[in-house]
Amino acid sequence: MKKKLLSWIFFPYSLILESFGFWKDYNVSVYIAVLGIRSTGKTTLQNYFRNIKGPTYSTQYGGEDQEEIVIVKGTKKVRIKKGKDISGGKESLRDFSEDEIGKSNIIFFLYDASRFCKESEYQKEVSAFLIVVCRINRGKRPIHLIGTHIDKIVINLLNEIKSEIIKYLNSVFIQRGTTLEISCKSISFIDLTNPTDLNSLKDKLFN
Ligand SMILES: Nc1nc2c(ncn2[C@@H]2O[C@H](COP(=O)(O)OP(=O)(O)OP(=O)(O)O)[C@@H](O)[C@H]2O)c(=O)[nH]1
Ligand SMILES: [Mg+2]
Repeated sequence: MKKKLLSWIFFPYSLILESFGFWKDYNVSVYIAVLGIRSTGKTTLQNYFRNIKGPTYSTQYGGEDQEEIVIVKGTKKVRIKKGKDISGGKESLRDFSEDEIGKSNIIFFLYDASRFCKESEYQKEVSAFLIVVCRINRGKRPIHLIGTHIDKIVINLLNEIKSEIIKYLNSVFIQRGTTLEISCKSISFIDLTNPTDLNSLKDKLFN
């Protein structure tokens, strides 16, 4: 009980925190944009969605073309259109983000939560890119904000750190006259190397 109360205090955004509903409005065919700076898990997430197995390598400028895939759960189907896994290098993000956002129905914005909670330069870099993405998107498509690498955060501090990250990001948006809740459709945290987390992500796709 006490724990539950605390989680409400820590999570002013608890309502949106775990509500994915990614495909609710797009249960036919979607183009996904997966964006984030270097080593945030873009390739890992794309490979998961597209059922590509094997190790990931840092993606080169120009990105990797990705084949269409249909994800099925029971009677529900989602077709993820052919797409691009872009690199998180500065030049790549500069040259390809706008195009990816323009083509997309849904945007996944990834950052490494374990670095975000420790490194102020990283916080600034991620926030600046998130603001750019929101500016290009102009509220047209849902942005799903995903903090990755949570397995690298001390488990006892995880809830507090999630809350701090949300507060930080919200303050960045408030400085620009908006809020995180308005700008992003969902906020979640995941260990992209954990099959249980990935399965629960997959389940949430269809909620
Ligand atoms: N521990 C842990 N490792 C992760 C997680 N997500 C991704 N990784 C690892 O982090 C490394 C970078 O992941 P990628 O998916 O290649 O990252 P990326 O965003 O595509 O990176 P670039 O292509 O260089 O922009 C890989 O070794 C992944 O296995 C996570 O949640 N936890
Ligand atoms: Mg990559």
